[in-house]
Amino acid sequence: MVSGPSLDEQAYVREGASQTAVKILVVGHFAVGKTTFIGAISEIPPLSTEETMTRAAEAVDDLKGVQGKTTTTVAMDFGRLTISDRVVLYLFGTPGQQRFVQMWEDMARGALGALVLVDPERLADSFAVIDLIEQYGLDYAIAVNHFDGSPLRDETALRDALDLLDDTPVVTCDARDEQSSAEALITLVRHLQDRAH
Ligand SMILES: Nc1nc2c(ncn2[C@@H]2O[C@H](COP(=O)(O)OP(=O)(O)O)[C@@H](O)[C@H]2O)c(=O)[nH]1
Ligand SMILES: [Mg+2]
Repeated sequence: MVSGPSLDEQAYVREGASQTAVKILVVGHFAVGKTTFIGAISEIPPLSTEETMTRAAEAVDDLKGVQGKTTTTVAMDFGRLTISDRVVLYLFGTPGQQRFVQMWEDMARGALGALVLVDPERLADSFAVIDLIEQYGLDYAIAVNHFDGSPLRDETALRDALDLLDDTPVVTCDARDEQSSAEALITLVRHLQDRAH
């Protein structure tokens, strides 16, 4: 009988393989650092689909406040990270723009959880993404991408602003840094393991 994926099962790998493949979403609003994050940690060359924004896309991309931005993520990023002898993470960077909601149907399927990248200077931009995550019933952890020079925000204030549950992990990371990004993912995986038991 086929059941949903869990950390104890062989998901997405052929029978007999000794590793458990775990699908994880890396989500966040426009320009929060998803492509950077997956590029920093993926052990395979990350696949990324960025393309120059065309006039056609201008009509559907909300350009308010980001007039200078000339590229936009049209689909997703993909990368892989082995975190132990047994567990391999398959990372799917998923944009938070409203026009990608349909894609979330596919992306969320089989995903064990999500790492939500948050820019501490643009917290309100993360509301829609967190709403989507909750709508799809995915467990998640928050990774605050610490952009240079942004003041470190008090965790309690951030939890309040994002209306997080007490047991939702919050970590700080630098999306450009392999070690700190890997630690953020490991925090998420531990949280998913706790929820599974
Ligand atoms: N200074 C700084 N820049 C960052 C950081 N993370 C991402 N960026 C930059 O922010 C921009 C948007 O990042 P990107 O990964 O493309 O965001 P995405 O739209 O979520 O995929 C890029 O120019 C990155 O180089 C960070 O931690 N610090
Ligand atoms: Mg991107």
